[in-house]
Amino acid sequence: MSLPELGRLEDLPQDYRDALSAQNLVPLWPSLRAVLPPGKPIPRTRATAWNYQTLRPLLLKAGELTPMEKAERRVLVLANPGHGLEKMQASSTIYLGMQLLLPGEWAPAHRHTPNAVRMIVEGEGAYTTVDGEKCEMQRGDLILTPTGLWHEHGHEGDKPVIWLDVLDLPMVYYMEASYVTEGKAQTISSDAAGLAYQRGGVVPAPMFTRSESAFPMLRYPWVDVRAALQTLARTQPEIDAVQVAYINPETGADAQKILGFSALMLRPDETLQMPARSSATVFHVIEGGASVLAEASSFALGEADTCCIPGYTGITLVNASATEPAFVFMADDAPLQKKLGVYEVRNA
Ligand code: 1HN
Repeated sequence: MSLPELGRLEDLPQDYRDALSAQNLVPLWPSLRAVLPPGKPIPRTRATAWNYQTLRPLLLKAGELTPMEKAERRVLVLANPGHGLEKMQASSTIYLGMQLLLPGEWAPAHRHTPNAVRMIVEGEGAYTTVDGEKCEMQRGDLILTPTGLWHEHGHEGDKPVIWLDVLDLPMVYYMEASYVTEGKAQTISSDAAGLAYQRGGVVPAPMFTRSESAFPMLRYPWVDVRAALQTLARTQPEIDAVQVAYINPETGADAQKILGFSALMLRPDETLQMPARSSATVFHVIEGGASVLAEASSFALGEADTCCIPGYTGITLVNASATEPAFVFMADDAPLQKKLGVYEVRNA
């Protein structure tokens, strides 16, 4: 069904257009179809993949070229060309970056309004301290750095550590609500309170009182998430998708308010069809390999590779290995879209 063509700006007399501009007025009809395209949005976000083995030497080179004092956070941003590289957006709402910390380095404490998570990609011995809680960083761990909480990174190991940062920065920046506060090094609390949440089914309840912290759990160790996926695959072989969501263990809600995070296990030889959803989706391979097919795009992702697929796109994931599972970390902006009432799933 095609919509009637609307009047163009050029159809209007120049003196009228000038009179409108002089009053900061704009006619809607020449732009109406652009802001309300029929049937589905026209995304700026392009299906884009970033290969880890290609970016890794460039990131290590940044370690030689730019000392920490000159970077504060030594990051190469995974920028979506559809938005323009300088916008530093993987999608309309999602920022992705690969961050490098070298042995002995320290990334100073600050806190800001955008929410961050880190997915640890490589290396041992680094830690991030969030709100006084020292969180060690191991391959595949997810560590939250929610809005407003102090955070800093240190490294006591002897090899480079690299992690993937996922932030809702484009969204918070768009809201003109993005800013940072610099701080002093944090005092590390003697006990990491969040550790008590790392067993499913129970939460701390001293004298029957439950935590009112908005972010009671900050570190989601990969060993536990991986074990949960394997248990799910073993006990429910008929399940559509072997997938777990990262949640707030006190409320059961998404771990953060704007972006959502989950982990997926693709069983050997598995092909998984994901329906088109309104939210853009980021895939990052933790272990194994996965092909991501989305309309005209297809990416064969290996370990530590990352891609972003725009919303309203059906996605097929394929584990080409007949013997090994693949483990994939996913991020999307579904929590935000659900809160705003614009989230959709379109079953084919
Ligand atoms: C940030 O605070 C970190 O703390 C990393 O490691 C990347 C990108 C934009 C804004 C703040 C970090 C960031 C960031």
